[in-house]
Amino acid sequence: MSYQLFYSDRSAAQGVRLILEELDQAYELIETDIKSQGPRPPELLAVNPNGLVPVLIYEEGPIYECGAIVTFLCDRHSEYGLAPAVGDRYRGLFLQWLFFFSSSLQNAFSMTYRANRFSALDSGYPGIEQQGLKKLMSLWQIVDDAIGEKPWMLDELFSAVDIYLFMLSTWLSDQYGHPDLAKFSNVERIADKVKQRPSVAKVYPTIIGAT
Ligand SMILES: N[C@@H](CCC(=O)N[C@@H](CS)C(=O)NCC(=O)O)C(=O)O
Repeated sequence: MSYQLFYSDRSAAQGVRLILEELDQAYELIETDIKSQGPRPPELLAVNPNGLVPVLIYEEGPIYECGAIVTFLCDRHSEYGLAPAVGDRYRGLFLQWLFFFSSSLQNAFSMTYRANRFSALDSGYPGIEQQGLKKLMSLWQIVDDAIGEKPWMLDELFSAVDIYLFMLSTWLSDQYGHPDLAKFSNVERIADKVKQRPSVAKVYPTIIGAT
């Protein structure tokens, strides 16, 4: 059975799709509208009561939460070397960055896109958005400082966290007043290298087409 992925372009599901491509796995996309303010489709709620993508379906059932899905896939197809093995000296750092990206950084983006998730009052939205922007600035700076001169997030080891970094870098948008990627030159250097990969050409045809 091939994997199935509850999916929407420009969402975190796009990062999972990149990982599936990198791992050379067959998968079927279940296109999901996450833009509407209305209730989420029952098929999505049946596999993730939070109504969020991504959700990966495999033989044993669904898994949601990006960090979990990425770790699960990389470990399951470990021959592709996208995650350091349990016991490897880089395993802890791998998990740190993956979960930092999929929780802290992703959440800061959400504050700028979906302030209504963080405040019950419309009047609270501008404050949430402003705080989200502040967090984005400081969190990307933390990543940039951690990379320094290193070729990849885990020194010489290319891994799924570099792919995740690339995906998040594509979310930076003038439209929301986000900082420019060029402000974080070390992040940009890694994102540019990931962008050369065939998986990105397949999953992000518009981005690649624009360069
Ligand atoms: N912590 C979750 C967050 C997932 C999430 O926020 N997904 C967004 C797309 S990136 C979504 O489905 N948003 C739709 C909504 O908020 O209604 C994860 O890492 O999977």
